[in-house]
Amino acid sequence: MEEEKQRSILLESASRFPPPQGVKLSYGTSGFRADASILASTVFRVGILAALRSLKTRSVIGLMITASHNRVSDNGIKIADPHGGMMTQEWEPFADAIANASDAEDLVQLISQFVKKENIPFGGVQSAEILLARDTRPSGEALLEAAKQGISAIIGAIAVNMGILTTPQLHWMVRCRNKGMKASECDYYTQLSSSFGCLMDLVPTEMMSDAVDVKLTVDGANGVGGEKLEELKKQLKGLVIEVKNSGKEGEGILNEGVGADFVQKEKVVPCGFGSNDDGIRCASLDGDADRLVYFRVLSRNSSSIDLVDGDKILSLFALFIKEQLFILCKEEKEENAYLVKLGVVQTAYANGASTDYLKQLGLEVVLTPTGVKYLHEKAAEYDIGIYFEANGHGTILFSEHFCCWLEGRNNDLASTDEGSECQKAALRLLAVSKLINQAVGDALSGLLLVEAILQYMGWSIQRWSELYKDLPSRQLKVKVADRTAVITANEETVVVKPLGLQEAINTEIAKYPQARSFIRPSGTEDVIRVYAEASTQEAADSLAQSVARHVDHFLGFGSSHK
Ligand code: G16
Repeated sequence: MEEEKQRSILLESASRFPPPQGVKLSYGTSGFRADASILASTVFRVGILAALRSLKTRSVIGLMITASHNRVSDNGIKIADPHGGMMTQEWEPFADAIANASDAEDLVQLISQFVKKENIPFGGVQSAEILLARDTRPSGEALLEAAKQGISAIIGAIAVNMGILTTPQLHWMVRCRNKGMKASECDYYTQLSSSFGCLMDLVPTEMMSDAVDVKLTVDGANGVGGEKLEELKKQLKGLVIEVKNSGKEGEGILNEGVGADFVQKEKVVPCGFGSNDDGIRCASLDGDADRLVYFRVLSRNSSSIDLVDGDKILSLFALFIKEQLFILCKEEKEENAYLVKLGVVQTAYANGASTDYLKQLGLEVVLTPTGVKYLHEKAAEYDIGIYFEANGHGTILFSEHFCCWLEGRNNDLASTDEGSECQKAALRLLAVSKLINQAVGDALSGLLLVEAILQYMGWSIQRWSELYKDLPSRQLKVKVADRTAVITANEETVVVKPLGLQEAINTEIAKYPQARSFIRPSGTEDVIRVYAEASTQEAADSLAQSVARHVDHFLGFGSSHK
């Protein structure tokens, strides 16, 4: 009876959201993304999926409406699982299936089959709760309404509108709610500012050097991150932040000539930055503030920058964590020693020089395909797993087991060796585990950790940038008729299909010393991405162009590379 009622509610509400004709949607690198005008039905259906996920896991689930670094007219939807990370990959085929169901009948049938297969308590026997948020895109409000209707189409499911948030804020809230911890936006700022304060208090006095300017200038990508950073900075001591491209009326368009994706790919200053910023420490967020890169404007007469990308943020974090672990463990008696498993996760986009540097530090480095869902999963296998994509997406994961051990060690030291270097290292690591977002990469928390470490090291941005010299690289994108025709293997470093394309790429690579190149279909845009690295910028540019021409030849309609 209840099931019948549930079926008819689903049928009735789904008929109000007909799917777009002739479009095939795919869950992609990070949820569904497309032009906002065609997304209402997808978002409605993902609302249903989130409610089912909440029923299945008996936990709070998150739904974020954003297209992150994509242009303002696009939008998208990402799902946060109970632990705050991306939705389990096991449900992605179901997400694809319901997004592409041809009509309400087809959709309800797919749902009924899935609910039976997964043994989901259906028809009002249990409640479900979904936290909803959106970025600042104009299409967000209407799409959020569609998501709410999808959630309400499942009996017992409640949608809680958290308003405008950064993606990492929503993921953080979902994680905290499910752990029974404080989870409001205000709690988020308090946790970040207090753990940052703790790290700053632990900066050795001799390191309080003039080399580290207290001022940081941040490009907010004209998105939600700028507004939230303004909020956060009210609670910070020891750091002066100026936010440009904050998204205020008339300041500019979201992600257009601004933001972490633009700065990292184009390697030029974002709009609003110029000669006055010459030499100072600058950072750039993306449209939903889950990516962070740093840069320094190079000269008064040009738009060129010294880019400090995700790889260098990763290297800085790895160096700091390794040093604290060394201080913490060096005096430990052998019988008590705990061998901390520290690992680093990158993708094929990582600059070769960064991987060499991390290996020289003696760290274990592993590669995964692009997408935080892959990196996060791998990093969670360590006591401390540090993951970053070159594009600035990443975080540091601390295992529960390691955190318990660390708390215990700190308590012991507090009673036997209070104020020692060893205890300070324990306190620093505990503060990092609270500052850095444990759910997902977060530009705001990452930025505070970078700032605290630079203070600790007494380093300017230039000194940081000199950790190693990046190999020159180039990224291009090629529009093709069907990007799904490209199949890759070995963490996206080898093209398996179309046949012959990898051989053509290999022939190009062999023409340049120290060269490397790969291609992959984007998971967020309708393009094939090309990456090339070589010993000179000219060689990297020329290699990228020739590989792009092969992509065009094999798959394209003879189009442009950008
Ligand atoms: C998303 C993922 C990132 C990934 C990026 C790649 O970023 O969250 O992990 O690096 O997509 O995009 P593509 O597949 O187009 O190369 P975001 O910031 O857009 O959510």
